[in-house]
Amino acid sequence: MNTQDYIRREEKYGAHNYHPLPVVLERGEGVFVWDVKGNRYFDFLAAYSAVNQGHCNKRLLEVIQKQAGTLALTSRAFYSSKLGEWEEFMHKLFGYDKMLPMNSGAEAVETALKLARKWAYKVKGIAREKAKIVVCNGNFHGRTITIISMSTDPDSYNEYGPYTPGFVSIPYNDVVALEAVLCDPDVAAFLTEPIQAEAGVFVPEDGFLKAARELCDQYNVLFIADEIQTGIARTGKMLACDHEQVRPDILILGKAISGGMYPISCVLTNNEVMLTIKPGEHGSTYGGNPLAAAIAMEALQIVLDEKLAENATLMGEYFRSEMKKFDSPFIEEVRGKGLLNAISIRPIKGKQAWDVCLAMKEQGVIAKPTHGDIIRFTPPLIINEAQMADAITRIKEAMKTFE
Ligand code: IF1
Repeated sequence: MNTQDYIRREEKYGAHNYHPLPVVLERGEGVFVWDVKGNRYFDFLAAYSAVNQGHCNKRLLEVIQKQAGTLALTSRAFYSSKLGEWEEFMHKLFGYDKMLPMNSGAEAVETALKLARKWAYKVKGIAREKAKIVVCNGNFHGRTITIISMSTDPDSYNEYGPYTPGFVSIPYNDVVALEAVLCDPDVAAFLTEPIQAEAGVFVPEDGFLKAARELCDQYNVLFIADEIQTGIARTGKMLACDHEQVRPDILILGKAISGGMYPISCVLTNNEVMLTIKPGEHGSTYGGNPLAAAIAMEALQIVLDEKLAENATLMGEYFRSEMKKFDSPFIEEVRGKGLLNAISIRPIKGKQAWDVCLAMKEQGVIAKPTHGDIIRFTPPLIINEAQMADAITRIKEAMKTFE
């Protein structure tokens, strides 16, 4: 089978809810992936930041093999010897009283929303059915009906109604707009991404998170951070909120807490919030299974042992400074933090971000355009300086091919 055969088969038998770059991947190792023809690529998407620890990480593989051969799934009808170990690990690493494990990011976001509403009724004293949750325009928190009810992106919400009520959306990075809604006593929580990734890697002004945190304190509103993408060292700190020493009341993690090996997500919060949900009121068949517990602990330990946050800072600064120096008519702006970066592309001679990505693929670097003319650059955090230098040369070559 050639590349086109693989693509045609997916198109024939698979749903058409994606428009992938025409490359068929077969194998991965570290920062690299190989296609079915044996071509090697720098993976500058890293599965939307899930593969921070690098493809097929050896330490993760060992842990998976061992745990999968010992006990993989018990359900939560019984205790397991691994779940408590993982919960304690998360308590020590992130400092929250308790953890609630789920699988996908969207499920963890749903869990956080349910916790916020329970807290609103049981603790804050908001009248039943009245709780509001404040979100930001341009947000991306997942694909469930409730989550797309908070979305301002027509591609995400169009023709999926009726929608879940109870959300108020304000401009991102706007403290004045935030205060104007938080003073409503029916507001239970403010949910935000510390950096809006899907919207195009929008880094808020320094101080936004801190100001939002203070406003939430002032109005007795829960501050919920969706760090599914920004967390686990991606932006140069274990959490993006750490840049401003902000501690969310509810922290949502996903993606890289499994190193890309398995869908694992979780919600961390203190007793006052977590214990509002009682047995039988929320759960998941796979959430917190022994295999997930073993993988998550190892994936996080790798981030600490290999100092991936520090590396993300260094490699991110290197990437941005090289791309800012590069004089290409395509480059409108280079922005980001750590290794969560984007270049906004100025369309030239009908060539757009998609065409630049195709050209980059020819040069051996794969990345994906997001909304309009933005290309996101999020390689695995294990990338070293020589690899980054090589990749940057290739990205520049790709942009030059249109001149
Ligand atoms: C897709 C983007 C990334 C997320 C945040 C929750 C979720 C995500 C901050 C849901 C998921 C993904 C899903 C992916 C595209 C993607 C994405 F381009 F849309 F923005 F990563 F940049 N919160 N993000 O970023 O997590 O349920 O998917 O596990 O293909 O839709 P999930």
